[in-house]
Amino acid sequence: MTIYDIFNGDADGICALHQLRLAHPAKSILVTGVKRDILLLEKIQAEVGDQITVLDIAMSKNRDALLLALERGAQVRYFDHHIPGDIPAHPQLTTFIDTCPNTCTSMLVNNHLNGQFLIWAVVAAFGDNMHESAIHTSKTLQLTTTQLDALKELGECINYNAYGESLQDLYFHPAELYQVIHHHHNPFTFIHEEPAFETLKNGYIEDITLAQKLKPEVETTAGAIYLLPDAPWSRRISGVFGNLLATAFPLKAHAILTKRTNGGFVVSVRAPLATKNGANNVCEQFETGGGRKGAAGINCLPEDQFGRFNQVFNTTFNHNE
Ligand SMILES: [Mn+2]
Repeated sequence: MTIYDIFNGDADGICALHQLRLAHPAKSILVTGVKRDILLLEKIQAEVGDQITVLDIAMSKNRDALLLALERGAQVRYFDHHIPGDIPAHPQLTTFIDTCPNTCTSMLVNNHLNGQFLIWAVVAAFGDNMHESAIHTSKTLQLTTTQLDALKELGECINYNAYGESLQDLYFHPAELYQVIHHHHNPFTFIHEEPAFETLKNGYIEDITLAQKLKPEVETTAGAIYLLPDAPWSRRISGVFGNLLATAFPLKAHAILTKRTNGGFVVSVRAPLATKNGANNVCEQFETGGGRKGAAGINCLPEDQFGRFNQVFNTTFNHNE
């Protein structure tokens, strides 16, 4: 019998697993990758009696592999906040899925664990750019503003680490970062004692400084579209840069297009924070697109479709009052 922990490599995925394994330690096989690598369930060969936990990756994109694992006799529990599509009814599948834009997978895990490791759900909510949820959820912890700011920075740094075209762009393999974090019950000891945090923080500052020098390629009443060059720094910062712009201009939508080495763009779309709606509608109109209402992406937008993307982006968000 094998235990598999399959999780998105971002802050939400990592903090969700961290909470679960603090509550129920287990020797498990970790399956994760860069943030966009969400076809994770197909990477394992499940067998009868295996226990699989899946965190923060859309069921709709993993459905075939999920059905196969269930068919082979594995037990699966599935925590997520992405649009799931049809959830199969199966006695060996337990789901904790909520697509409400103010919740994230780590908050669902926190509910499941009755708030035992709430502080990590706060870190994750900051990482997923849900500042209001993070602050609201943290109320019972009675944290100071300085502590909250530190948790926000931590969430953003863990999230930042997951962005890249491949693992080579990242400072840490997300499984490695999870293992370092997992030594810490208390996020503040991670912040104050782990060199990994310093590495991420410095990398983040370097990359964001470069991004902030850019001017938008397109700017309309609906929002702004930025083009980032084909470079590791831009692949790492694209998502976080989108979050920062979304927070700074909450009435506007934003798209960050990063040039891919082999042509086309990786696209991150952020709906206006004021409405948190429409990002998935834009991205789903392109072959490799998907995501949530508030934040979505396209894995590969061919260069000749930039015009169409621009049009869809502006039409969607102009009517998204
Ligand atoms: Mn998430």
